[in-house]
Amino acid sequence: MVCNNTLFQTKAYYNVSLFYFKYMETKLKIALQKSGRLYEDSVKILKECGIEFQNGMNKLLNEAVNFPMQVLFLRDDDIPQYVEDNIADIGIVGENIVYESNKNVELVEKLGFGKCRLSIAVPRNENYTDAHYLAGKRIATTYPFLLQQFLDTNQIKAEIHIISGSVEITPGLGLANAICDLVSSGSTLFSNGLKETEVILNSEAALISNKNLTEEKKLLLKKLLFRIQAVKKAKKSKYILLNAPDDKLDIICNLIPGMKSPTILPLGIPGWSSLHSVVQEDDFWNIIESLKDNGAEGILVTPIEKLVL
Ligand code: PRT
Ligand code: ZN
Repeated sequence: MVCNNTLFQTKAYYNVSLFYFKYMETKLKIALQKSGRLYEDSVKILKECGIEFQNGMNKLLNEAVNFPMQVLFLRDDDIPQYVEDNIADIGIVGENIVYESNKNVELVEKLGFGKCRLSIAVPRNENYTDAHYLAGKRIATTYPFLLQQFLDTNQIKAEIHIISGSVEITPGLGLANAICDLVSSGSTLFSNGLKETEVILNSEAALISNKNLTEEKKLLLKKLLFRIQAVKKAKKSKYILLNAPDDKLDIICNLIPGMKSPTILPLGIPGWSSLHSVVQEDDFWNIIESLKDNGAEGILVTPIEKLVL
């Protein structure tokens, strides 16, 4: 009996170990842009999630030291294909690239950086009334798929001139009547004598995933997503500390309810308390004004690094 029991325990231990090692060996492969506009913020968000890498981040392939993750560095245009083909499990890339590539991948989470829009622009002196202006015109772009979708939706027939870069100079060179390209500040359009007339897509960097991840990889993705969401929530929130007269505590607690309720601590001066809470960046200035109107003093606001609700 003792012997059987020992055998059973040994087997169970073996199975648990096997699962453990299998799980430990599973690494989530993430594709990031090798260089360019998304590189720094992509690396930064992983670091903010507490993921550290070997010997900096300057290789084509890197390994995390404290999370089961490998990083592949690629051109951004290749990332959706690599994720669809399961060479990478997940990736960080602009929504513009995700939708233009039309690959079979899942958009898991928008990440709040790399914001831009895919827009139509025409020479500034043109009299553009609506999208039908584009009928019969030649439009230069590196986004033929999304442009064609836009034209089809608006039942417009136009010629799409596909080029690989410097789209903004084509109207000035007489190569196109209009362009469809990414815009962020608008200064490139302005310096090329163009005006933005239609926004086809609002885009930001997003986490994408292969649609057939194994259960173990799904678990790792869930872990990563939990961290990313905590980082994102923290960025939108501020920690606020202030002093308030006790007779205004009810009003002030309603203004800064925080996650459950503010922390209230008595001050050394009778009739006054210190309140600690969390406020959202969106209403920040309105709340500060109302707090001051209701007698709050010594208002101190600090950033939050992570926020888990
Ligand atoms: O080498 P690789 O292929 O990886 O990179 P890339 O050169 O194709 O892309 P990169 O690094 O320029 O951009 C990567 C991603 O950043 C894009 O796919 C977008 O998701 C995002 N992004 C955000 C932008 C811009 N803003 C942006 N302004 N990508 C490009 N631009 C360009 C735009 O094409 C235009 O030439 O910037 C110019 C306009 O900028 P404004 O500020 O003058 O309006
Ligand atoms: Zn690219």
